This record gives sequence, structure tokens and C-alpha cells, in this order.
Amino acid sequence: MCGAPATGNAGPRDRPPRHCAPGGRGPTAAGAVAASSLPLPVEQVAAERTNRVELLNQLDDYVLPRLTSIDAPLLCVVGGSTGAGKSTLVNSLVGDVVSRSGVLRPTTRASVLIHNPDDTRWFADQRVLPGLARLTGAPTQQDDPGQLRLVASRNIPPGLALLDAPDIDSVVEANRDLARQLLAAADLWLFVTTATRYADAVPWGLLQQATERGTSVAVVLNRVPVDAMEEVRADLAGMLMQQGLGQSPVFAVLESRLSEQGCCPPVRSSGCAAG
Ligand SMILES: Nc1nc2c(ncn2[C@@H]2O[C@H](COP(=O)(O)OP(=O)(O)OP(=O)(O)O)[C@@H](O)[C@H]2O)c(=O)[nH]1
Ligand SMILES: [Mg+2]
Repeated sequence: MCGAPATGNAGPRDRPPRHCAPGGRGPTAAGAVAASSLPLPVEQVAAERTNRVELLNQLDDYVLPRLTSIDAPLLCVVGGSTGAGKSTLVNSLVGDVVSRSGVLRPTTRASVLIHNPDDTRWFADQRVLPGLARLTGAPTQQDDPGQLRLVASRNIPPGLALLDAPDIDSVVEANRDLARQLLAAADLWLFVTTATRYADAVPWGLLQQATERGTSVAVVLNRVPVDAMEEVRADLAGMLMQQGLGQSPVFAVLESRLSEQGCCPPVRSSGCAAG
């Protein structure tokens, strides 16, 4: 079944800002940031304008939603390079094919958010990621990064939601803008990389931003050949330490044969903090 947009059509960048205090009371710190337009062409103004927009996005996408609904489910965003196996891992964790995986890059076009049916109300409205149009039903070729596909599954416990994100580094430029927005909205960023891709530059730029924002990060080192496990995991752990992410847990997953449904076999992983 094809999904149809349920609400809104604004892309990740062109949504109306909120910047309101909970309950809509008067001007706020966020309002003050929004009002500071930085009009003077002084040195560094371009970078400061970017910082201002990113700060407002994080207030809209994370701080204000969390403040107004402290009981809302935790949002775990699964992000990383195209082809790293994000959708495959999400399907394997959920135990059902909820997001399409594939050999063409990139495969995931719209974000897929899987939640328990009892938590639907937290995601159906614009509380989080207000710029993404809600969809239901199966993915289609028309899916795009400005959309969020909602999937209810009893295999996810209440209080937790998984978001399978489009990649952060393919030729689809809109995906990179979206990645920053999703990162800002995440309670936990589950960063997926592989034994062959873990030193790519683009992900490390985003990991750096995550450190600066204080976002919780866990790392999945996916598709590791059994004989390279110790060496690769130690090298990745060293890189995470250097980036200030030494406390982030690393889950290394052995390369494996997928089931007919395209899922990993029951978990054979090992987790440990990088440091
Ligand atoms: N053999 C094997 N193949 C895998 C594994 N994980 C992923 N693949 C394959 O790798 C390809 C890419 O996997 P996806 O899950 O689509 O990757 P993705 O990270 O979601 O990619 P994008 O949506 O483009 O960002 C698919 O053909 C998967 O079947 C694995 O553990 N073992
Ligand atoms: Mg995918």
C-alpha cells in the first residue's frame, strides 16, 4: 500500500519556527536568538549565522519538545554511511521487515520511525521533527528526505522509538541537511559504520557535532570479518577516544549471512565502551 502525506509538506529547512515557551508564554531565550538577525557583515558572520540557525533547529527539534513532554518515548536515530546496513539492522532488531534495504545506493529515501502502537500519539503530530511530512504504509519510489514514515510495531517496547535515517554521505545532498536535523532531534544517535568505512570523513564531522552538543552516541561497527575483529575494533576505539567519544559504547557485529527476509541472524555482537 502506498502512503500518503498526512500532515505538512515543508522540507527540513523551510518549516515555520516555534521558539515559544511551553504553554505559549511570552518571549523566551529561543525568541531572543530568533530575533538576533546578525545583520552586520563583520568577519566570521557567515559561521555565526549558521550557528544561529542550528541552535534554533535544536531548540525546535529537541529541547522544546523534550521540555513540553518529558514522558515522550526516547528517540534512537540510526544513522551513518549509505550501505552500512542501517535498515538491515533495524529490521533485524525489530524482527520484521519495516524498512526496505537494498543494493542500490542510497536505498532509504524517507526516514522510517518505528514505535509501539501505544506511542502513536507522540509521533503522529508535529511535536518532534515538525518539518517532516508524516506518511504511513510501505515505502515507495516517491519517498523523499522531507518525509517521515510511521510504522507501529508491537516488537518495539513502549517508551522507545527507532528511526532508520537516510544516509549522511550519498550524492543526495538533501540527506546531509536532514542528517543534521535528525541528529539534533535524537535522544541517542546509533551511528552505524562498517569495517571498511569507519575512517570516512563525513561521519566524523557529524560525530564531532554530536560531541559538541552533548548528544548521547553509541557506535555499531557492522560487518566485521571474524579475523579482523580485534584489530579494527581497537583502531575505531582509538579514533573515538581522540574525538572525545571514549565513553560511547561500541557494538561490533560479525559479517554474517542474511536470512531470506534480509535480516541478520540472532544477535552475535559484543559491546564495550571505546575507552
Ligand atoms: N551479507 C550481508 N549483507 C548485508 C549485511 N548488512 C547489510 N547487508 C547488505 O548490504 C546492502 C545495504 O544494506 P542496507 O541495510 O540497505 O544499508 P543502509 O545503511 O540502510 O543504506 P542506505 O539506506 O542507502 O543508507 C543490502 O544489500 C544488504 O542486504 C550483513 O550483515 N551481511
Ligand atoms: Mg537504509
